[in-house]
Amino acid sequence: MKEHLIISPAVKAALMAGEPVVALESTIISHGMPYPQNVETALKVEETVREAGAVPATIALIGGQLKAGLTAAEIEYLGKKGAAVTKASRRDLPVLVARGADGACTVATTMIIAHLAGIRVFATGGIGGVHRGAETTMDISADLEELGRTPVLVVCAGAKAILDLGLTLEYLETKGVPVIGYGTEELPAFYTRTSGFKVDYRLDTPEEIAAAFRAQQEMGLGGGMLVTNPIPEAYSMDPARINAAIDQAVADARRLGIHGKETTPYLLARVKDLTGGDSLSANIQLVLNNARLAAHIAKSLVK
Ligand code: PSU
Ligand code: MN
Repeated sequence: MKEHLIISPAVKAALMAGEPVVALESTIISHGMPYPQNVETALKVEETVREAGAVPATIALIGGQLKAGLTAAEIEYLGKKGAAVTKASRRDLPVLVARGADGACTVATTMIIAHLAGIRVFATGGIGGVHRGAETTMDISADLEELGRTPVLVVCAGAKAILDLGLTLEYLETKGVPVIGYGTEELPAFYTRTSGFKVDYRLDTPEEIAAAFRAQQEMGLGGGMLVTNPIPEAYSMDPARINAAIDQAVADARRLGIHGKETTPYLLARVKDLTGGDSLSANIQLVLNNARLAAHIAKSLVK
């Protein structure tokens, strides 16, 4: 493993000293937002983690190496290349590494690399899940399998309603993944604070969340934990408006025959176009909010 994994000097120093570290993904940079907002946001998220007292480790595949901790120049490179960078999930790693290629890491791949590096907490925007219509397409994100097997705590703002949220929760239950609501009983739906679905447990402080994760690890249960953090009230969107855009995007994807790994990036871009800039600014704010919570959980975990 050693020759594949490169931990940046800052991240390595923090891990050796037992300081809190927060992993960050890179598909959100290359495929989740347009340039240059993607790069600005990625750097701002790192700064937010630092301000909250933890060390950020943005994760990507660069030249076939699994990198935990990127330089600002590497973040700029991924952001500028955008969708031309391969979106890399678990199944993509073998060939991309052998080829010496670049890859933008999804939630699944970021969990894998974070775990190899010894990082336990990871902040992102939204996770992949069970797509609408999965009864026939079987389109279920590898993110859910990863949550079921890799011991990393993932902080997100719930999942976008581009997915079937009810089936996503059922799948996580089957895989034994605890779904925690931070200060809420309801699963947040990314742009909105509510979804009509209940989380498994409501926990109100970073300390309680860290204690639950610690217990999960001490018992050797395996697998991760999903912490869902509602978008701040001030940035949450009108549910009718966002859901209309999502329904339209899902219908467009069906009509165009979009499938496989293209589905999520297509839906994300289409929703953004249909809602103008509003969904993008909401997206940026919720990621910053998740980075802050993740830093507090990471701090509590190292105590
Ligand atoms: N959902 C979002 N924003 C994102 C993604 C999902 O709201 O940026 C990205 C994440 O990197 C996630 C990936 O891990 O899409 C899931 O893709 P798929 O459904 O193809 O597994
Ligand atoms: Mn898929």
